[in-house]
Amino acid sequence: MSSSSDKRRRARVQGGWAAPQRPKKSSASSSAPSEPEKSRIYEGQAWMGKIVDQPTTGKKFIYREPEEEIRVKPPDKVITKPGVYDISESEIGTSRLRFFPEFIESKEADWFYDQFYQDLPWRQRSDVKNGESYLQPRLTAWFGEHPYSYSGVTHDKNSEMTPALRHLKARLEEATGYKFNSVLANLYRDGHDHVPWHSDDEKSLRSQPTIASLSFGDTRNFELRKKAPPGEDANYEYAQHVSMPLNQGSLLIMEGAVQEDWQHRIPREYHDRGPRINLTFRIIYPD
Ligand SMILES: O=C(O)CCC(=O)C(=O)O
Repeated sequence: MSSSSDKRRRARVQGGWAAPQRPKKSSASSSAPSEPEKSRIYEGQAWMGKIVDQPTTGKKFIYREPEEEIRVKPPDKVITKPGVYDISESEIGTSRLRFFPEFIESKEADWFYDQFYQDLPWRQRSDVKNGESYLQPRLTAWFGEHPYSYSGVTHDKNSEMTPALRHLKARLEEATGYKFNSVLANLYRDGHDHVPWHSDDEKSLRSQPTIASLSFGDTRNFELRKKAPPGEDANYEYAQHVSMPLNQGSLLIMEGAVQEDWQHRIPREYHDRGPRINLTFRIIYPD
């Protein structure tokens, strides 16, 4: 993992120095200014209803409305229906999500949930950030032909998938045509457990990885936000957001540029939530 007011107005006061305009000759002589006043009007400028001297150049400052650069936050998208969603296009390609809310039927999904809850070697690991170690706000387990490292955590090689994991891997491979060699399992014990914004963009996943994510247990909201284009500051205030409730038995496939162009997270919830297990099947290459 590596680690919104909708408008911003960047207004600059604009204007320019313009050549003076002579007072019109036709003005009534009774209201004509006296000689010294004439020259002051001619030389000066009207500013907030007052005459302000501009003695040297004979030019006056013409005020123009500030030019406004308006940056609009694209509307948030919520995906709830099955389908293929191309959420962005960039120089590096399409960011594609495929969503199958009922990939595993509910009773069967309950069964898988129980198996994984009991059988997987759950542990609370620590992320290391800026030399400091933080307990991850969730439990994890790793199965893979190679070790997997991210955010200072290393999961050792563990090639012995449980029968239930092997069964699901085979089903996913048949449905997607990909050959996965590993799975990262996350257990969110309640609504406080979460995974912060990140991208699955480790070298060991190579570029544009396909990641198949299966969910069991309580529904949690999966959120994505678009990264700023290269060269722009990493300000997410105007970033596009996509969210999808990942329910029991759902399959989400992330493909193409999703990891390069977007970040994702499971946010902490402020309502009660039951436990949830998420399995992300991946293809890992040796470092
Ligand atoms: O729990 C989820 O749905 C997402 C898990 C995740 O972001 C990850 O394993 O990288």
